[in-house]
Amino acid sequence: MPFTIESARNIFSNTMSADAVPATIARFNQLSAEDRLALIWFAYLEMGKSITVAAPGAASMQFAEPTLNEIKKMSFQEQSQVMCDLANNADTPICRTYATWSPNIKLGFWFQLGELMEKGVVAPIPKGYKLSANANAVLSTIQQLESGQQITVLRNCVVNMGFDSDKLGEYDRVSEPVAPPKDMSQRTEVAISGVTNPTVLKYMNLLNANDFDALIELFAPDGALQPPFRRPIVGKEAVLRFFREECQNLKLIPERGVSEPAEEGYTQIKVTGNVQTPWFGAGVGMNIAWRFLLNSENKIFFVAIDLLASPKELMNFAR
Ligand code: ECH
Ligand code: GLY
Ligand code: GLY
Ligand code: GLY
Repeated sequence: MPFTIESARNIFSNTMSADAVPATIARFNQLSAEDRLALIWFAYLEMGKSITVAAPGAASMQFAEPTLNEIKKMSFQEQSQVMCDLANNADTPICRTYATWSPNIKLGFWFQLGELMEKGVVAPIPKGYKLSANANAVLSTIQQLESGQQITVLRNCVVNMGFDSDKLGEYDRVSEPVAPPKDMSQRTEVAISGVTNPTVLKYMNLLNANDFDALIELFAPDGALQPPFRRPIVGKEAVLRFFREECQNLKLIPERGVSEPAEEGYTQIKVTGNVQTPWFGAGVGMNIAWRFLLNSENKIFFVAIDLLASPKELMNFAR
């Protein structure tokens, strides 16, 4: 085999991903729990002036509801404690429940808490809360990021709260039900300037159609997918689970790409374009690169999805 997953990660190594995202998260993680919660509150309010987040669907909220009801019954002080516990990755029953949830359920939970905080039903961030100097600096960094990078930072902060799921032992993962794939009559087809490879085109079209069972058949058995700022997810079973848990209703709008032969009959293809999440729809376009490595049977051995550093990167096809 000419490539390993590790070596595949380096194809099109000139691709500049948004390093500001992990750098900002690292600084955020140094702050106190109170500062982190208040900072997210201020960042979220500020973002709300220019972009609109869609309310989570009932199907995803049902899982967080018992926990939200429990929190509603608490005193303000107890509620603030729950939020700090979540931010501190504490070992409490609520933090353990939170750890079993998929990213969308975690986001829906906080979306709901945010509404309740705004209404004064759940303990708000105290009116005159003063961020520390460091927290203020992180907030202003976030404010200067492009919106796709801002929502990636926020999503990451929410995903990393709660008890560490690696320490849970055996547990049942909780995620939204998987809706059936789009009806054939509702499907659309992408066109990618410079790329005609059928596997890549099918990848985009099947993901847009939420047709995960067909999509996974484009992968080699030992194939891998690397989401932005994450380690590769390896093997068809794990990749399919990721699609079902985290990839419903995305909109992929690839624009252009290059395709070229690699060693031993492999093909490397880089595509750039835009991606929308159901949370923000067309309100936030993320600038994305897909770096595919296909084997000699045109199956996906590796694909990396990168959040790009700037719109300029959409035109960068250097190796
Ligand atoms: C309040 C204060 C207290 C603390 C907290 C609060 C609430 C915060 C809330 C935040 C909500 C944030 C949201 C963020 C959503 C971000 C979504 C993103 C999605 C990116 C998806 C991408 C997909 C790429 C992919 C492609 C593929 O080809 C393969 C699959 C995949 C304020 C109360 C916490 C409510 C809603 C960034 C890039 C293209 C890899 C998925
Ligand atoms: N509101 C978007 C979602 O639930 O994914
Ligand atoms: N933003 C990273 C992901 O959706 O996996
Ligand atoms: N990664 C899917 C979403 O958050 O929309």
